[in-house]
Amino acid sequence: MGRQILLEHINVPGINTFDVYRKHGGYASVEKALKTMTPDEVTEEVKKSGLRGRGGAGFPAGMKWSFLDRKSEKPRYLVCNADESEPGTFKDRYLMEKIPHVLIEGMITSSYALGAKTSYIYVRGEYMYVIRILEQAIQEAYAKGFLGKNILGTDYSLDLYVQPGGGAYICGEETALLESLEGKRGNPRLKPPFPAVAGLYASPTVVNNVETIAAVCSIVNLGGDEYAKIGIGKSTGTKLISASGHINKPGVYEIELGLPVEEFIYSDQYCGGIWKGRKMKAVVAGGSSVPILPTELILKTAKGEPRLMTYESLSDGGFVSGTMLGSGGFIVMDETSCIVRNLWTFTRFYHHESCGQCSPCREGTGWMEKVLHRIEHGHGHEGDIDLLVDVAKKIEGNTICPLGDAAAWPVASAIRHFREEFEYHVRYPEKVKNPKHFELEP
Ligand code: L3W
Ligand code: SF4
Repeated sequence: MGRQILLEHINVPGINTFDVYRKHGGYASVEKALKTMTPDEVTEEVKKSGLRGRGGAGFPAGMKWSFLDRKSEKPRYLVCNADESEPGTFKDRYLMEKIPHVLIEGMITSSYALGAKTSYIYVRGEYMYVIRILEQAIQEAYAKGFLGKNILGTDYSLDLYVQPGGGAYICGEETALLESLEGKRGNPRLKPPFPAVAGLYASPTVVNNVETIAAVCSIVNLGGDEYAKIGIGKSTGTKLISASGHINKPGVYEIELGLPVEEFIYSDQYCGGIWKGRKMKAVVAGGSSVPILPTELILKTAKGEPRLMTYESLSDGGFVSGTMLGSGGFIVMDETSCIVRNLWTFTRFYHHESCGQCSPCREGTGWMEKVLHRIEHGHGHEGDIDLLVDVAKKIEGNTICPLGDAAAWPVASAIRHFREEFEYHVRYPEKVKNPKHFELEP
């Protein structure tokens, strides 16, 4: 197993409790930051670490923090995006459930750096049991003097709240999340202004993913320069990967960024290869919102270089022959998988979750779902495949938030790489009408 930072103590009995967590070095970053560093110094370490947002976009965390409007007289907020709803992504749930204090610790250290006196963790509503775990951990932190007034006897005070999410995927989009936190319907806002300038209650706000905030603890403990030595190039540190689909060992793995994709899929340390001795057909590497790649392109770039688990390597080749690391939701499909059926499932999800504010997304996701449904069920028309490509193109880049792109990219990439499978569905409707056709010979 490669370097473990976030999950280092995952198997220690009782690591979910304050005392055991503390015995294993927990809350050291709070002590170090509050007692020996200024808020700007903490921000500087995060910048030096090269940490990038772990929720999907990979935006440099230190840069986002430095955009926070510190001149504003309004209060500043840190909001943790724990509304994990991306299909194929379940790493934040795992971390919060098993080691809740690493998130609480990261929230305190990060809030101190940002000058926030009130912070929130917005948790996916369906994760009710995780909400209870977090609330228990927060109570412990208050009781031990790590939250509340004058933390550890310093003049820094912080209140931390958990907010159950609204039950919609779109509430994971940062501005929809803020609307929901304010008690309104979770509709994304137009950007700019970015939350760093006008976020929660129109005040300067940083919204970071669970894993991003948890990583701040080790950045402060190790120092930004040391952290930056982990990983490769601009992909520094470790990343939690949710691995699912047709693999022998599904689960959550912490990898050092830079690990070859092939090693991740086939090594016994990680996914353990494809189940039932079958061959791999395709991979969705970053949660369902990123382009799908066939085996030859997920293992090697179009230039023939081994594909690595990094932001850069996975996106090498752009959307013609590359994809994105995204949230690290790694969905592996074996040779019997029906790409059309999988795509229809994804598209049904995006149509259902579209908030409906912009026409290209509201109408386009609906049309893509309808057309994919008929192709998959043996009622496809001549011209349907080009129609799908056309609708996807009209959505991409023409919507308020990234959900539109997230719905369009899988469709465009699946047709680019697996067009013959769509044509087969249209040409041989009787064969695909068998609901089990996706388990038959490819
Ligand atoms: C201030 C500027 N701030 C950018 C901030 C911005 C945001 C961050 C990244 O979407 C993606 C999406 C999903 N001044 C700024 C600035 N910022 N310019 O930087 O922004 P952006 O727009 O690139 O991305 P986003 O809106 O955060 C996230 C993809 O992730 N995704 C989604 C996964 C969903 C989950 C989940 O359920 N937990 O992970 C997976 O691939 O499609 O493309 O904070 O404010 N000039
Ligand atoms: Fe809503 Fe879709 Fe527009 Fe996003 S892209 S604001 S989800 S309609």
